[in-house]
Amino acid sequence: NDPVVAIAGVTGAVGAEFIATMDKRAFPVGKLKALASARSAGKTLDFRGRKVLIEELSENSFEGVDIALFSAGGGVSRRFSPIAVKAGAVVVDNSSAFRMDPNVPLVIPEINAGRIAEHKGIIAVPNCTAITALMALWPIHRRNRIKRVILSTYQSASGAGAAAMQELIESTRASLNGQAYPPNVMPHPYAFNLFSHNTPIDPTTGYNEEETKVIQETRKIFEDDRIAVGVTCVRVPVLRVHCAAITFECERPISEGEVRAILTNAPGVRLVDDRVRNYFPMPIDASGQDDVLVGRIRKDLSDPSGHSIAMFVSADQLLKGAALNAIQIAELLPQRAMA
Ligand code: 11C
Repeated sequence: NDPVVAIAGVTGAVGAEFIATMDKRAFPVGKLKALASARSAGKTLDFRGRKVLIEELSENSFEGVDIALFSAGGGVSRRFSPIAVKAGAVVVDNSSAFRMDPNVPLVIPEINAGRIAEHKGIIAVPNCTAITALMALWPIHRRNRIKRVILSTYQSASGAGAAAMQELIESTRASLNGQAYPPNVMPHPYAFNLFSHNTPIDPTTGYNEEETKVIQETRKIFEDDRIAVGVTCVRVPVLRVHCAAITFECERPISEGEVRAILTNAPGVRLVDDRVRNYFPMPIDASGQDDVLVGRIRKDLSDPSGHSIAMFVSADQLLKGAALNAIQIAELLPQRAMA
């Protein structure tokens, strides 16, 4: 009676991590439906010792499916999620298509797992930058409300998909060989460079879509419309881990010792905060790891009132920022409990 699981976008960077994460966590799967675009249809992938045929995602893909994991972009989610729900599946959607829909729970299980039960067929996985920052901020916020947070991100290629990861590798190789490499996936040269996040900018606010998502999703997940969020998102030439420098101001005074104590016991968070060795969260350590790494915890000296702390976080964008968070949600679905 294990659930039939469909993955839409199985050949993408997150799709591969859905499968790896299900294996790592021994997620029960009665049958896997591997769905992708026409380009990949007919190929196979290995799943638990068997070859699974990759099928083209279509309106008929979801008959008999219990859980549908989507990570194929907002357009695909918008088109096919309602079809999957109609066929009886629960959709866990990694895209931004439904996140701000009031009928769709936006879930980081360590923060608001209770919202899963309210779903009407679709549960949204938050933006990976939001997950990375909020995992470290929530344990503090629930004890001493955060009034204001300012974050600057260092986002990896994986957030823009497998093709962007490939572009980073190939353009770095070309650059080292003294060859030209015209950007193809990214809007600017990627090797030995960084640039403002590659999403469209709202002409009125000047904020790009990634930044706007972080602001809106923070308020929805924290259920706090008053939290002030200032954010600057930047793409850096790292393969698969997002980082953020975060400064936050609490309602009551807070010390770095308190923050350290709170985060030491926070689920899904690991302190990496060694001043003696100048050792703090780094992509090379967060890569392939489930935990969000947090360090550089220190008083924000620009706020002499003692209400503000600065810190630095790193998390694997493909895992906690996407596939792991989705599988954690799927683990909490009643279908699985009944299986
Ligand atoms: C990036 N965070 O790094 C984005 C990718 O809202 O699901 C995920 C976009 C989203 O570019």
